[in-house]
Amino acid sequence: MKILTAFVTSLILAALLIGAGCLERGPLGDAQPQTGGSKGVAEAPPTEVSGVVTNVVDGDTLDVEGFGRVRLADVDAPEMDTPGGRAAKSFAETWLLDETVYLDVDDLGGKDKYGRWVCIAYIEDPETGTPINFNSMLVTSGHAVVKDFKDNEFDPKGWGPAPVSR
Ligand SMILES: [Ca+2]
Ligand SMILES: [Ca+2]
Repeated sequence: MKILTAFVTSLILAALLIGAGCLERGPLGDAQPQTGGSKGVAEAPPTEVSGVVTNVVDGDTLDVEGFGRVRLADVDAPEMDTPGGRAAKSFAETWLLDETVYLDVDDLGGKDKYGRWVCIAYIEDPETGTPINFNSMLVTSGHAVVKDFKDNEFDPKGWGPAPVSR
């Protein structure tokens, strides 16, 4: 009987120790998902370069001072020998020429086959200071269509609506 009591006591002790162990692991287990759950919605865009736009070639191509020629990623504006092409260039000039752009440069391909940096260009909203995705703005305004190249890091599905004009 004495042996059984000792056995039961040790069982209870073991259960208590395991229970305590579980309690101690609890907070750590809760902390782990938080580190991995950084799926922010309105976070600042991961821009790597900024510079002043010195020249707009057409609706989706521009020159940035100190950086080079930029091709806006995953969008396609009409050719310059069409009315739509000239309108797209004019739209881009209105918003970008002599303005600072913040570029998210493609991490996968970098430059396209024409030696242009593939980027998303962000401009700063003059009123709120919040970044606006100009690639998306070009599409929302009707001056370009989405053309999702899979060889870059960008996915237009995540762009959401962009303000067009004020
Ligand atoms: Ca990038
Ligand atoms: Ca893409």
